[in-house]
Amino acid sequence: MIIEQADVIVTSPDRNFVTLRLVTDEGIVGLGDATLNGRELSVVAYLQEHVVPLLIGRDAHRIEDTWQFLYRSAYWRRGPVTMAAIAAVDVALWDIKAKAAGMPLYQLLGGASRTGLLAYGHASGRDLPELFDSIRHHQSLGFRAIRVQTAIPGLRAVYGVAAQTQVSGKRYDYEPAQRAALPVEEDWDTRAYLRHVPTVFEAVRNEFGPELPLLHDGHHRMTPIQAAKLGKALEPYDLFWLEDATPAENQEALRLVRQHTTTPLAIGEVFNTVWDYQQIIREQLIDYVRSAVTHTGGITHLKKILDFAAQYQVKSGMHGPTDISPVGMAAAMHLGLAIHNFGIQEYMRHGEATNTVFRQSFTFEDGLLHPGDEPGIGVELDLEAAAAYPYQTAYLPYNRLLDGTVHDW
Ligand code: CS2
Ligand code: MG
Repeated sequence: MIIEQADVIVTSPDRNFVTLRLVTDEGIVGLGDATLNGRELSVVAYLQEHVVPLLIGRDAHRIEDTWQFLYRSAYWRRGPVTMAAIAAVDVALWDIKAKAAGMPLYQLLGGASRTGLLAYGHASGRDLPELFDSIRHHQSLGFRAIRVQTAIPGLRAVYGVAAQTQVSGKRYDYEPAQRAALPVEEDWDTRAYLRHVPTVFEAVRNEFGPELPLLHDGHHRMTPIQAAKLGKALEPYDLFWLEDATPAENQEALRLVRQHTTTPLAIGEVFNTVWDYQQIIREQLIDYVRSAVTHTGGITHLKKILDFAAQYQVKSGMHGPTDISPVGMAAAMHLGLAIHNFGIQEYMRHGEATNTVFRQSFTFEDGLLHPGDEPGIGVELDLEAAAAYPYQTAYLPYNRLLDGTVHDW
C-alpha cells in the first residue's frame, strides 16, 4: 500500500491544531497530530518542506522503517519540532495500518490490558470555595482523580487557575495560550507558592477525605531543594503525583528531590526522546512518564520509552492538555489501553468547536476513558469545518520574578 497524498492541515477551533493527513492508493486516510503549542508553524514548515516530499510513494505499512528513516536521515536528531513531525507521520501510519486490518489500533498494540483508562481532570480556584466547587464539578462530570491548582496570594495570575483573570484581562479557562501578537507576562514568587500550596492541600483533604487521588503541577519552577521541600510538605496529603517539580533537563537534580520525599514524581511533558529519560528511569528517580505521543516521536517511540520504564516499575501518565489534538488524545488512549504499565491519563476536554472539526469515537464513563472500537484511531477530520477556522497567532505566557528576572513559566 503506497502513500499517495500528504497534506498538513492547520485549523484553529478554540485553539491552533496541526494535523498531518495521509492518503494511500487504496483510499485509506490516516491522521497524525503535530501540534506544538505556540510554535505550531515551525512543525508545519518542517513537515511541508522536508517530510511530505519523502513520504509520497513510500510503503504505508513500513512504520518502523519510516520512523528510523526520518529520525536518522535528518542527521539532526531529537528536539520538539523534529519529534512532533515524526510523531505525526508515525500515528498517521498506525491509523492506516489499523484501518487496513479492520481493527481499533489498540488491538495491533497487543490488545486491551484493562477496561478503561483512569483519567484526571483539572480543578482550580482563586480561593478555597471556588476550588471546592471546581472539584465537585469535576466529580459530577465523572472524574475519579483530580489535579488541584490554586492562585497564590500576592501574585496576579498563575498557571492553571481557570477563573483567574490573565494580565491581558481574559479568563484563563482551559487555554493558557493567548491569541495575541505577543506573549503575556506573569509574575512569580516561589517562596509565596511554597508557603501557600500545602495549606490548600490540607483544606482539600479535610473537605474531600483521604480517598480521592489528587495531583499537582509545579510547572518546572522550583530548584531541587525547593522541590524537595514541597514534596515533603505535601506528604501528609498523599498526592498521586507532584508533576514537573524541577526543570528536569538536568536529570541528576531529581536525585536530590528523591532523597527527601516519598511524594511520587511525574515528569516529561516537554521531553521528546528516550534519552531525556535515560538516567531518571534507570535510577528510579521518577514514578510517571509524562510524554505525549504527539511530542515524543509517536506510538513507535513512546512505546519503547514506556517498555523501558516498565522494567523499573515506572508507569505512564501521558500529557493530555487541550493542545494535544483529538488525534493525539486518541493515539494516547490506544497506547494506554494496550500497555501493561499504564498509570493515569490527563484529560482536559476540548471545546465544542474542536469537537465539530474532529469527529471522535472515544467514551468517558465512570471516570474511565476508552478509545472506542472503530478501525484505526477512531478520529475523522472534517476538512470543510477545519477550513472555517484559520490559524491565529497565539503564545503561551512567560514569567518574571518580582525583581524583573525572567523565570520558568
Ligand atoms: C501542562 C500543560 O497539562 C499540563 O500538565 O503543564 O497545560 C502545559 O502548560 C501546556 O501543554 C503547554 O503547552
Ligand atoms: Mg504539566
